[in-house]
Amino acid sequence: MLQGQVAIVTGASRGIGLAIAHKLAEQGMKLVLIGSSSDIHRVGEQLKDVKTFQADVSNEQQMNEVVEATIATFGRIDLLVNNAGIGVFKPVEETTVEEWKRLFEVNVQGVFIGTKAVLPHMKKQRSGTIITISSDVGRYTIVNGSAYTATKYAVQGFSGSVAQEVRSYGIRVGTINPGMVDTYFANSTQGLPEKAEWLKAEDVAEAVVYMASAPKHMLVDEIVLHPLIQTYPVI
Ligand code: NJP
Repeated sequence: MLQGQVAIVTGASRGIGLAIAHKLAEQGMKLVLIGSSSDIHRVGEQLKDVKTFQADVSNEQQMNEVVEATIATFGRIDLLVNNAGIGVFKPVEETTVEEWKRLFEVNVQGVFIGTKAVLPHMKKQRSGTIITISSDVGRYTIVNGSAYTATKYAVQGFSGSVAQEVRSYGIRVGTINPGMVDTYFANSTQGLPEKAEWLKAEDVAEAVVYMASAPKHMLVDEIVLHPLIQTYPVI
């Protein structure tokens, strides 16, 4: 069903975004992959029907250029996966204003900019799916996660509101909210030892395929994935 369709995936150089890129390629999708460092170009060498762009999701001009290049190359956009995200996990008093601002720039403004850039094309097509990789802490809270949690609550509200705004155009908007996933992000920022119990990046990628290939009359607006064995407290 996704065969031949066109997807943009942000933050695809490693972790969840890389797994999503491989899973969508297996489905026969044409891919545009974005990362903020030149690492993204290495991914392009592993896959076919793929274009890679070094761009910062929080930069509107760069993202608009990627979207225009996608249309010029592939002629349409069927799926946007807003996956790029960063984390800062520390007590609120130790969190700097610079860290707070950068988290909101990447995790929230990046989702807004990407969504805004693809919508005119999806509206013209009268179809499309926009999926944001949010988090279980977009619904619950964790200790030492105040700034990160605030960004994920923000994208839940954003996505829910945009979903209502564009559903009459045949466009579906939703979030996938995973718990801990065994990636660089989790290792580098939290360092918890119980990795074996965590979700795998491929689990999130499977959820993306499910959401994007749901029947056209159906909106799957949220998928929550929990590790069966919960090794960290979520309230
Ligand atoms: O993260 P990581 P994950 N513009 O660090 C790129 C959410 N999540 O895969 O730019 C463009 O391995 C970066 O590449 P580079 C999480 O909040 C995770 O774990 O070259 N791209 C890399 O490709 C996030 O939204 C867990 O450094 C930018 C990618 O993004 C999503 O899942 C749990 C960028 C990050 O790869 C992916 O996380 C959860 C920018 N400004 C939610 N900044 C978890 N792992 O436990 C970074 O609930 N990138």
